[in-house]
Amino acid sequence: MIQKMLMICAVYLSGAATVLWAEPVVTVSSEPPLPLQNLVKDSSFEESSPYWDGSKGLAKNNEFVETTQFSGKKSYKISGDVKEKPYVLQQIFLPEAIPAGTPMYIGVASKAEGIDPTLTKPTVALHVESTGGADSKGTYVSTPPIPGEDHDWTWCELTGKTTQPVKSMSLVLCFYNQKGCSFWDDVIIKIGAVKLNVEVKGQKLKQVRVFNSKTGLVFDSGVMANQPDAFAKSLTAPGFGAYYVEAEDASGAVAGSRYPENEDSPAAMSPDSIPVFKRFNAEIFNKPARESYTVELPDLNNKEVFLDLSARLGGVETVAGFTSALWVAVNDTALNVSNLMPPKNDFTMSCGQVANYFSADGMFIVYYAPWEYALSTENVYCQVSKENKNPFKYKFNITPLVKPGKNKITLGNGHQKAPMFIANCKVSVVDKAK
Ligand SMILES: [Ca+2]
Repeated sequence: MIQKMLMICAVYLSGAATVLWAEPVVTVSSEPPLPLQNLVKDSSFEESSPYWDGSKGLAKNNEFVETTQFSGKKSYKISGDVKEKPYVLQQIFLPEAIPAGTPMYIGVASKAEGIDPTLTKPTVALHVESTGGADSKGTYVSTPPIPGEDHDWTWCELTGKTTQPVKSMSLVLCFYNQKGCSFWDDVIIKIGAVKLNVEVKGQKLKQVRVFNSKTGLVFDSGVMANQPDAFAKSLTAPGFGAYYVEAEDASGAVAGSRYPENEDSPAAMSPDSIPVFKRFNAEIFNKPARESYTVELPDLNNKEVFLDLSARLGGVETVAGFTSALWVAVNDTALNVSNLMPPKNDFTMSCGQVANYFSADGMFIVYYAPWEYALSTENVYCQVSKENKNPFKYKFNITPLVKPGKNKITLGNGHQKAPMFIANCKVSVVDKAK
């Protein structure tokens, strides 16, 4: 059993007497322990193993390469041919059938060069079979969409549930009837649920929330009127991603614990780059909501302070335009166009249309997309007037709004329906430009 404990004691003065107040202590574990096994063998293509079976008769299209990679040293390259359907396949056999309705995660890193956006998109196909074997009845399940234009390494992922029992699977990375080439790396399939055990001890506990790094909030105790000194909960939860259990007590003290500790964790802290998120590298705003974060800043003499983040609106299969949706405030002052870096509101898209980042409703635009990457200039939504073609990245100058010590950053999703994914959120403190 993997366990992690966090113990902090604080002394509170209550009248003349000194009372020892114990901040919440959070313990998280699961049965079976996380992380679950990736069902894909040689998933990073490092072993050039025969688990990966190239399309027969098209061997010239398929190769393990060391020229580019998402992780490790190698990736898998499939060269396009407008008249052929090259692919690479892996058959996966499970020791026993996994029942229908089990949580499922599919993730893959993709890159493409020289492809024609008007032709077939690179595709992940996953055929699942109920009883195993070639004659077994099966079906194709939903897989993460892959960008249909040139892109650098981009993480593509999808969460869901199995729709039928799964005893075996055929995983196929397809690059049909295309030009140029596609690259693939780090293919992940995880299917399973775990019994997640959460324990909190403290004094006058107010609220306990459990977050999953891939799906967002999975449990919320709400405000507990009886203010217990201990809280325990077991829940059946997806066997992928990381969990963060956050407990708050009546004094306002908040403690949290991530499990597994190093999965999807925020980027390491350095003196001049401070992560805003404590739970994970990315936060999911599943509904219109605002959430505040505290950031501790050093002495700011002769310094400039910037807030960086990336944001996208989910629920779509490809880049599908944008709308005003991101609200940001620092110490309760809402940011506006004057905070943008560079401080220029309008941009020109490759279709010729001019648009603005900041709207009269006080929000910044956010693109709808299942991924974050630099768009190719062939994409009609590409911001051709800008050097940086990644429209998911934001940089704000927040120097006039911050002070040494504790600062409040508030982020909000103003969209009524679409979930917003905000990632890589950090505050950097740099020497003032001379
Ligand atoms: Ca690799």
